[in-house]
Amino acid sequence: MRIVTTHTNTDFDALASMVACTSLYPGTVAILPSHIMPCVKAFLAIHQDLLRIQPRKQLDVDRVDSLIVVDANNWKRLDRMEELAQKDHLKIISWDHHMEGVTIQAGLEYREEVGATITLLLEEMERQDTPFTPMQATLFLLGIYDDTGGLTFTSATHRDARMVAFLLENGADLNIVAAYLSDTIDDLHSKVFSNMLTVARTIEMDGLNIGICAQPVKSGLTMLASLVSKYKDFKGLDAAFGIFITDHSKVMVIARSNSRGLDVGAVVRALGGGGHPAAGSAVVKGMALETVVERVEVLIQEVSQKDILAREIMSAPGRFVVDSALTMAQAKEIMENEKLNGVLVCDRQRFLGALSGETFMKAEKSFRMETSVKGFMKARVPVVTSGDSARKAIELMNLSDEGILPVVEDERVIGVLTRGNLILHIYNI
Ligand SMILES: [Mn+2]
Repeated sequence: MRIVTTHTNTDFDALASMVACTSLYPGTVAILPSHIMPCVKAFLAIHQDLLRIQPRKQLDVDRVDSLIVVDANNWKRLDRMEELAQKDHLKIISWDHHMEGVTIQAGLEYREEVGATITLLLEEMERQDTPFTPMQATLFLLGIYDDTGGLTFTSATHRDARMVAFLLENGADLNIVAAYLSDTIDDLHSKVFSNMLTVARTIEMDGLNIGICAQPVKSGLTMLASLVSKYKDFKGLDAAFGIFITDHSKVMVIARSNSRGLDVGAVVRALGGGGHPAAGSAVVKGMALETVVERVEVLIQEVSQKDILAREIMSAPGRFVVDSALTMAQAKEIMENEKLNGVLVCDRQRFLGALSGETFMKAEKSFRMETSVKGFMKARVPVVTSGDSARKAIELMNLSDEGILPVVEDERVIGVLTRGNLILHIYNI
């Protein structure tokens, strides 16, 4: 008898992977561990009959001669299967995305670092053209979304995203996915959130209040990022770090900051993650929770000390500036030749104002293109000084119609910040 089973406290990825194996390996009996996640239980309450799975307590281990293990790699995580570990000649196949802590030695091993185990199985099903129903597609999608936070965790890969597309093409129902994911996480989330409020500590640095909270969470728990955001707002913090260790001994660092706060993107990038000044995350492997917390604290110090300044990332002003003596028609020609969305008006180098593409349209409509640029320019536009931080510039760019921020010193334009400059900075290119 061949069985497929998975870890206790079964989540959607584990269940989906078991079900996929019953299709890929016909005749295989799926054995469901006794303890399953509440959200999975709610799903099974409706769908169980369609899935051909048996509870662990009905299994006679003596009859098993072939075992498939999905989404787990350790005998201890299975539901009373140690007996099988002693068996000679037991054929074992393993499908999993956990790279560490392997104690189940499989003859055939499909272990790759993707966001969800079901992704690996789906790729195989796609190759073999294995049929599945829309209901199964929905379960498979729950598996990917559950483990990757709807593809937002940094553990998600392009392969998971491809399989999401494949499932949507094949009838997966997002309404059902949303119902089971959102319904079920509320209890767990309020627990995590109240933990955040009690275990967190706040450090003060350069007038900024930065909250750090570290705690273990169930793997596959979605929406942690929005909890970190809520925690930041709730406590009125300038920046907040949620540091979570999952069952898989991965530490997830999720950071949020308001615009005048810390450049949290720089902190998580130093941990191997990614993000921009106001939001970012990283997954750290092989490090204890406390070590990651200490590392984050050191990085916060370092980052807050070396704010990137406007003058370090600005461009030369030349092509963005038109002389105040020009007409609208002349300025428009320059703007078009330079392919800009707006230009700055200067009297020699002295900054007077700015003209956006929209202003030129207005001038054209009212047949006033031969008027001086001074008659149309907007004098009150956002401006940065060379000592302002890139963070402030990113905030001000939201207010700029021209997409250019003049860098002004002693009333003179000494440089400009374009959206391009800021993008290069944010993505650290
Ligand atoms: Mn998984």
